[in-house]
Order: sequence, then C-alpha cells, then structure tokens
Amino acid sequence: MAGLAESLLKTDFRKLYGSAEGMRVFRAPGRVNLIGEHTDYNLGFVLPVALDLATYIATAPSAVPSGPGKLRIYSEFRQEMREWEVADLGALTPQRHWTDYPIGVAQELLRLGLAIAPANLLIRSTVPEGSGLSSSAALEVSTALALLAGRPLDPLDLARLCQRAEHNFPGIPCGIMDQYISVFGRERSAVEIDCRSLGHRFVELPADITFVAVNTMVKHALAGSAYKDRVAECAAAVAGIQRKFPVVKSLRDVSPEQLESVEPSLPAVVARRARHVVTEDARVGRYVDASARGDLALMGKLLVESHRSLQHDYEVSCAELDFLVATALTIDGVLGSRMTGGGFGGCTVTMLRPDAVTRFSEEIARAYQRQFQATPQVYACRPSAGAGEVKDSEEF
Ligand code: GAF
Repeated sequence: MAGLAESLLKTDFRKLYGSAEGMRVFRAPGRVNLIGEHTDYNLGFVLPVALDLATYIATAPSAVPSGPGKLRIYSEFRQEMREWEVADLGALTPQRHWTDYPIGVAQELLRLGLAIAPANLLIRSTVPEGSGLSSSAALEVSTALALLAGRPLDPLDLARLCQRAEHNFPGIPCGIMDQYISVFGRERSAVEIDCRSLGHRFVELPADITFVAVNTMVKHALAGSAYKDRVAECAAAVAGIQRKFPVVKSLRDVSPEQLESVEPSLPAVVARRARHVVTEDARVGRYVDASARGDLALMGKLLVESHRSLQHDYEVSCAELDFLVATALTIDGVLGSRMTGGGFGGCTVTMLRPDAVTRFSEEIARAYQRQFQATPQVYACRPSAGAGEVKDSEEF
C-alpha cells in the first residue's frame, strides 16, 4: 500500500488509537445487480457487478496490558466508537444498531472456532448506506477479513459465513447474492451466480454500453418487513406447487408452464410473487445470451420487463423508483432501466451508451429534483475486483 490515501488513513488511525503499528487494510465492495432480483433466496440466478464503491477496514492489534483485551470499532460515517471485551463477544445479543453487522460476523467466526484477537478497527466506506448497493454485505465481508487478519478462509465459506451472520444477528433472511459478489467480483465483468450450486461464471459485457446507478435517496420503512413477507410468500408458493409437482424444492425448479397450470389453485398474491421469480430467472439467462450476441436492444427490453415484474407482480418498487425508470427511458442513449436491490427505495440501474452518461446524469437529476425536491446521487458502475487485503492502493 502506498501513497496519499494510505498515509491519510494511517494518520487518522493513529489519531484515533494512538498507534498504527501493524496496521493492515481490508476492502470489500458494494454491488449493483443488473438483473435477477429476489431470485437468490429462491435458489435461482442473479447477475451482479462488484463496484468500485467499497468498505475499507483498517485494523491493528491492540496492546493488552492484562486480561483478554478489547475489540474496538470506529465508524467514520456514524462518527461512533464502540468497544467490547473479546471474551464477551460470543454472548452479545442484537441491539438494532449498525454494530449488529460486525458483531454478527464475529460470532460466526467464533462458531467456526476462529478466535477473535484484541484489535482496533477503523471503518471507512464509500458505499452509500441504505442505497440498495449492499453496504451491509460490504461491511460484513470487510469485517470478516479484518477479524481474520490474514488467517485463510475459503472464499465461498467467507460469503456463506457473512450471509449466516446477517440471518442470525440482524435477523434478515437474505439470499447469498450480496455477500457472494462482494467476495467474487471481478474487474470488467458481471458475475452470473447460480444460487443453488453456488457456482458462477464471469460475463463480459458488450464494450459499447455502460451502467449507472441513480439513488432515490429514500429507504421506505416497509423495506425490512416486506422482504421477510416476500420470503414467506415464496415458501407458500412452493408448498402450493408441491401439491401437484412434488419434486419442486424451490421456485428455481418451476417452469412457466408448470406455474400456469397451478396458478388457479394458489392465492392470487402468492401466484403473482411466484410469477415474478419464475419469469425473472428466465430473464437472467436471456440477458446473458443477448449480451454474448451483443443484442443491446433485447438487453434493454429485459431490464424494463424486470422492472415491470418487480413493480406489479412482486410489488417491491415505489413512486421514486418508478419515476426514475420512466424518466430514464425518455433520455436519448438509454437502452434500459430498472430498480436494483431489495426495493422500496435505493437505486435504479440504467444501461446506456457511454457518450450519453453526462447528459443522462444532468437530465435525470433535474427531473427528480423537480418532482421530489431531492437531489439524486448518480454513480458510474465500474465492475471491480472482489474483497481482499489492500496492499498497494491509493483508492481510499
Ligand atoms: C437484498 C438481499 F440482501 C439480497 O439477498 C437479494 O435478495 C436482494 O435484496 C434482492 O434481489 O439485497
């Protein structure tokens, strides 16, 4: 690690903790999902991209005069320091606080028999919180790496550990996508993940398109409870479909024809949720194929179909997201647009011609400002590498 950024982080670390002796830095990226929304916990397919927006954690062993010592964590964004005796970490309970994410990770490491050494941590992040760009997974994965401090852990085990941390501590029954892409992201590639086999393949996107994320700057209160409701509705759909097709284990196994044949026997809402998941899974495959053929028009059309399905069948969109998508589709050079992430706020992702980015950013910001009296942030989506130790970088 070299350069101005490192020395700034070191200076800040030293100011905070008195010494930066033995300091190491670990990075885990946020993500934007191009297509395949709410399919991961149905064991289907997703196509995310790791971003150059990332969470960095600087860590150094803390001096222990006597006794087992403390874990201290400082969040720059929250401007808040918390500390615990390392001996107490295993017994902590969720506090509905940002520290639930790192503590959840610490507990999963302990469950694997990996001890947590006394340490000082400083969290610096460029992933906007609550934006649907997966700041939670970036925090989980960077925390796991910082607490491991160089001890090896298989990358898939790392992603799964962080997913378990989110299930068991903050209590969100998320799929694997966010943690997986944070670990397995690659520069210049999207990653198609099979959420059942947990394998992936890298998908090189056509050179003559680019993606931008636009942040609604809102996160509606419904987000957490609606996510749990959708997970439960999908389980109800599987139970209903199994009455006719006992081999079905998840919505991933259901063909459009099978779904059509059982739809009348399912409650209407449950049938709509299943229809989104089944059609969305198919769209991921079609999008990847269209990308390989360079069929930009079809890629754009599939993004819009995905949004309509999330809006009407899955009902996880909101007025702000719908407005951004509708407006994007009126701007020259835009090929497609949809909400990305869990929904109820957060970001849209728009596929467009590279030479349209500046005009797009200005026009969409102006229109959104006029409609909602808020300035949306616009992020270029540069496919970036997955998580790891930062050894030579000026990136933060
Ligand atoms: C959130 C979850 F964390 C993911 O697992 C995924 O389900 C996503 O919403 C929707 O596709 O980001």
